[in-house]
Amino acid sequence: MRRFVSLVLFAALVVTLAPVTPAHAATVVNSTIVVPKGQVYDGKGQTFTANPKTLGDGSQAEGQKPVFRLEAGATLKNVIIGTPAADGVHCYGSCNIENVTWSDVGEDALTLKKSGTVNITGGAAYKAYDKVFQINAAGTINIKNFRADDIGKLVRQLGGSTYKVVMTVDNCNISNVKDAILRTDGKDSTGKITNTRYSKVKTLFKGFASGKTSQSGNTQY
Ligand code: DGU
Ligand code: CA
Ligand code: CA
Repeated sequence: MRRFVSLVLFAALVVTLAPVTPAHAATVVNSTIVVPKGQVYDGKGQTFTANPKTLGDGSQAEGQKPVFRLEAGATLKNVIIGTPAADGVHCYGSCNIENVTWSDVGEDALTLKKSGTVNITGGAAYKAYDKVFQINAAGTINIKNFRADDIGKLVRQLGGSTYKVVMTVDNCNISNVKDAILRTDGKDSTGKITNTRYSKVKTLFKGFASGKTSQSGNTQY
């Protein structure tokens, strides 16, 4: 009897605690969220996913739309981009990305569309079939305190382009990289990796001219 009562109480407790809807349901983005020039968009930890019918399904098909579009000098922070992620984030000039996590990267995670400096601080990117950060204009990308796992490349300067891109990676943790952490075809571009832990990475740098890469304080695990 005692056993039966506790079973009933336990069942009642389970029913009471079962949420009707998930506590933090994702916000489905139907049309790209634009962050105007110089403004800050704070997602406060919310998860955003792309409507696959309007933005893209996050496959390797080109021409998908971004979930967020940042105008020059805009900041995106405290955001989780869930799946599908379509074409992630587009930066039209300099942008700051703070504590943004891509849990399942779409076609790519972020693209620099116009010259500027991209500062990535904190956050993470997981499951990028190919590229995480795609650089389609001259500029600089600084990646700090970032986690990346199961990716093709962390940074890729647009294939065949020769404008200068400065790439830095500091204090990151990067694992399971099929191709390279940093990759370019531009002979003027530079790559620097410092104070970073890495594991199962095919190559740190690919395509850089001699003397254009540097590294220090990294440890393999
Ligand atoms: O080979 O298709 O850069 O996603 C070139 C690629 C390239 C795209 C594009 C993108 O044009 O990957 O922004
Ligand atoms: Ca692409
Ligand atoms: Ca893309």
